[in-house]
Amino acid sequence: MRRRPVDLPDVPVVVVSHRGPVSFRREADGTRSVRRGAGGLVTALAGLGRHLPDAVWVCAAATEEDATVAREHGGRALTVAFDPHPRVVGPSDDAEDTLQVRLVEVDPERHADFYGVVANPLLWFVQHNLFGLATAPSFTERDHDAFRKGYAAVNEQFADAVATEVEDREGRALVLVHDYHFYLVPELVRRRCPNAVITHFVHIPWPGPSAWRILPREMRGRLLTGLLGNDVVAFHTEGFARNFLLCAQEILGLPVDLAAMTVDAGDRRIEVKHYPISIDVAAFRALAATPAVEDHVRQLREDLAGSGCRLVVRVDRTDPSKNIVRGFRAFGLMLEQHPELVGQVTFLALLQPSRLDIPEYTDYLARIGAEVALVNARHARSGHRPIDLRLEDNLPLAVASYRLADVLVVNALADGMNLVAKEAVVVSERDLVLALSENTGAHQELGAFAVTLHPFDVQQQADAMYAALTMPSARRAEQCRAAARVVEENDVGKWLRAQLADVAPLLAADPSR
Ligand code: GDG
Repeated sequence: MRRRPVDLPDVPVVVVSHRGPVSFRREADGTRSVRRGAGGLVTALAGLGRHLPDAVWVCAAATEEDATVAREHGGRALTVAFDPHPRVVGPSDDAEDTLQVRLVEVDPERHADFYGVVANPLLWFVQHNLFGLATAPSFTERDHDAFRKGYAAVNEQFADAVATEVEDREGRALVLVHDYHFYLVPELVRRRCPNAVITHFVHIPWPGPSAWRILPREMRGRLLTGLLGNDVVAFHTEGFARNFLLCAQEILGLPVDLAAMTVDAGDRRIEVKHYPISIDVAAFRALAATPAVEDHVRQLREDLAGSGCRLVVRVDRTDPSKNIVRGFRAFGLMLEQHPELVGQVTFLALLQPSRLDIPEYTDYLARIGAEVALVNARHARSGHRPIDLRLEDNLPLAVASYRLADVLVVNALADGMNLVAKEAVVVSERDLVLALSENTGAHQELGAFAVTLHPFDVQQQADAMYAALTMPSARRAEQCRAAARVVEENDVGKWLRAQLADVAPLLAADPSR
């Protein structure tokens, strides 16, 4: 019998997220391969499936081979074993550590509207405050259409898949919905499965009502109403949770209790909570000690030894919310104002190209390249480039750079949490100084042990980078250790257990729900 992570009543669990725990591929030799899904959310939730018998994970078929596998299983869930590596197993296999996975195949045109018109360029932009409102957004019939025929239709398709899984479990289940792709799912599932307990975790910031008023009335109303189908709506920080209640109050006119953190919708009371997500510290340290990471550490040490350089690092997707261009501008300004540092410090920027099917993201990538060229042209010295920009998906290299960084720059405009900051402090070998934006969820936990960055003030960021690079070593050691302790004490297990402990009474309270 598998161990349950908390004393959770014996209720099946249905997890819903856009990205899934596994992905299939057709290799050049014609064989089918399966790998673990990437990303923080998948890693955080993988443990859940391992500990809960009967858990099923509903996710999008992300590759062509995923879609083929989904069809082969008639659209129903398949069983995947994870240990020692992911593989599909049948009923006669005696595998432990298994999870049901239901891959939902979405029509490509519908998915393009859902993902490439609504979820990323619209909801992500509203929630990270990325619009320059004088010119954007500017809604046309195309956007309204994409909302109805893309976002809403995909949400309906997922709600149908989830409800079918819940009905297969006699209508009683704990449904854990994740992120901004599925705000309409909870209400749709509740209509069909009134006895389910439904929770939603939003991984990105939740701004106040004025930001949501950028969206047309119909869209913002439907998104909020969809979320109110949950029993619990959860965020990384208390501020985001409060903003959600203010939206329910001001946009929908519902009664909210800001002390109890609840909102009433009809005869139901919805709890609004916050749980800061984190990392699996032991697993991350084990990753940092693998040969692949060691190889990169060796290579980076050699590169740096040549120039005797101090190392500033950033690791991000090329997302406008990460504020990469202003970060480089601030670094250039610091070099201008402290010329003695020129040739003495390298800014290693490991950036993973992201969402390049969206014009705003390709434009942003071009701006990143232009800013790097400018700083490097101005401050290059015989063979030394101040900014070493690497556009690649290379997690072992990222982890190696955490180990060797003197300063880690996280200057995001807005970030739900930011796991990079948490990962770097637990594997640092050089007592890195965390230069951390005040607009990240992580700043709530780690700000006391960081140099705070104001994301829009380039001069302040330049001064802060200088302060970080010149901080006395005793203080660096003290701060880095304190930050690591905070992450050790608040790891991803705590994030998960706190949520399950909070829903346990809901599941136990009314067995006929
Ligand atoms: C969203 C929210 C919230 C780094 N380089 C590579 C790579 N990484 C990993 C890091 C880290 C993850 O990617 C990035 O996580 P973040 O939290 O920093 O940022 P988002 O991707 O924007 O995540 C964020 C998070 O969800 C969880 O709720 O914290 O606020 O925006 O784990 O180590 N991964 C791969 N290749 C790399 O080169 N595959």
